[in-house]
Amino acid sequence: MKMDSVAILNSLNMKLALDPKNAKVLVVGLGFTGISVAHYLQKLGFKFAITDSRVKPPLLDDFFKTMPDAPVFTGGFDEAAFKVATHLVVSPGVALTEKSIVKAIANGVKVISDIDLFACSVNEPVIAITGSNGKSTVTTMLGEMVASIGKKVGVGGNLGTPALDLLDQDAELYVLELSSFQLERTSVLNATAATVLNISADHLDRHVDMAEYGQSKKLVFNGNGVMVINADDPVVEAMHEIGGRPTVTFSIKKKADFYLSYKEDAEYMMHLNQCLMPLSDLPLEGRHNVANALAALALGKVIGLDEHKMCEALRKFKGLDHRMQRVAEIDGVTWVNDSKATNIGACIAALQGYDRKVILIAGGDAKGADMNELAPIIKEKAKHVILIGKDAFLIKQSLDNSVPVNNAENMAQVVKICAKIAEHGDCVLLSPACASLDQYKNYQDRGNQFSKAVLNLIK
Ligand code: UMA
Ligand code: ADP
Repeated sequence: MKMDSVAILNSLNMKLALDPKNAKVLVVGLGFTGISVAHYLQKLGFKFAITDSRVKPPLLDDFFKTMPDAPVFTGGFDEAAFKVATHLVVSPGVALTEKSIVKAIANGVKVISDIDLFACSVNEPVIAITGSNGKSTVTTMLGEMVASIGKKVGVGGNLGTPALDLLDQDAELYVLELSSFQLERTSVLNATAATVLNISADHLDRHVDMAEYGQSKKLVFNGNGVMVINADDPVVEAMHEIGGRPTVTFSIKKKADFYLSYKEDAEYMMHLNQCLMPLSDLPLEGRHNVANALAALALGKVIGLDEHKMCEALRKFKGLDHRMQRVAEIDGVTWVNDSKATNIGACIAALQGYDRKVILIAGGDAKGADMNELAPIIKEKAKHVILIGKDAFLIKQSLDNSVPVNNAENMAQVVKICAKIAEHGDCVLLSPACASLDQYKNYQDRGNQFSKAVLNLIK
């Protein structure tokens, strides 16, 4: 049953020592998360202020339209506000190593997240999905599976809608995509089922090293819910040691609870010894998406979804924009937008899906990743590479002149070069292995500019 505000306040007090009588909450960051937190705290009668290091956070004007009297301090983290705070709700875009936050923690101030607040506010089952790649795809797949049986489901988190904004939806079940930044500051989530889909290098500009990055992902398994484990990923498998917990495994390489097997010459997705669906029915490119489908089936099974209904939802799944999305086929050349490949692992998965050499567009902000890890697959699978962005030189260096490389300033130039090089039967793949923010508003903007330039070739 939905929690009323008395029950939520009790839960906040018990789990987070957060009580409107004594707490002074400082919301750090005025983005989508900070705004959702401010609305939540106001509804429950908490005293709070908001601070943002940016002079004019892009959402400030819109925020003031809904909360004109809210105390907001911008243009730096306000020292006075940190001094009086008892709790900080820190947005994922703000590092916990910020001086003001470190100082506040040393003074005994409690750091929490919007996900903590959410966890204290729902009785309904919560499914939590993290990993370096595939989070949005699996979150959306599972959301569609649940919706297909007519259940009201709240789907959000890192995917886009902040978790606290889902509370208005009166859902019977929640599916949350969680990033390492959200998890590292979350302590009271106890998901009904949780998964770490995979671990590969990402966000190493924010995390100290791979071990710390992995540790933050592992926090998704806090509590006593069912652990859904990728048996093909040794780092994820090692998390299994938490022990004594119900576990469901999935694998595209070996036998697991959810796995692949040949029956009469066709490859099937399997659950234990039962055929669920032939792989040919899955309307998505790439083996990585088969792993994603198995993960979604495993999570769905944990919450009691019917296998036939889940497979029906998978058959209808359209895939998400900017992930291995076919833009056009022009004069026998296929153009693919995988702009969401913002790390090495995603680009490797994209290239592994091809059995012929492609023309690869890569580069941007490498976020501290070692591009030498990407070089072998580029050497194997790319006939030509077009490089963009701030860390283009890192990829170029890693390739040792073994693949022809061009540099380009913008997408119009990129597409022009590719159109000149590409021959009938070729595939041009935008899979940058890097974040977009050095040159574009976000990965969507990068993907849209690519698609627009490609479609201009037809005009
Ligand atoms: N910022 C400052 N100063 C501040 C606060 C923020 O400079 O005081 C900057 C951050 O460094 C960042 C930007 O502002 O560049 C936004 O940060 P934020 O924490 O305010 O972001 P929100 O608008 O609250 O959006 C966040 C997630 N953003 C990040 O983690 C950076 C969104 O994920 C998420 O959809 C949203 O909460 C709702 O849960 C986006 C993302 O890029 C899609 N996530 C990363 C990823 O997927 O790789 C982790
Ligand atoms: P996330 O939300 O974790 O960023 P997405 O589903 O948005 O994941 O996909 C991001 C990128 O990762 C895309 O380029 C996509 O093709 C690729 N990808 C998706 N699933 C996987 C996976 N299981 N393993 C590796 N790469 C993947």
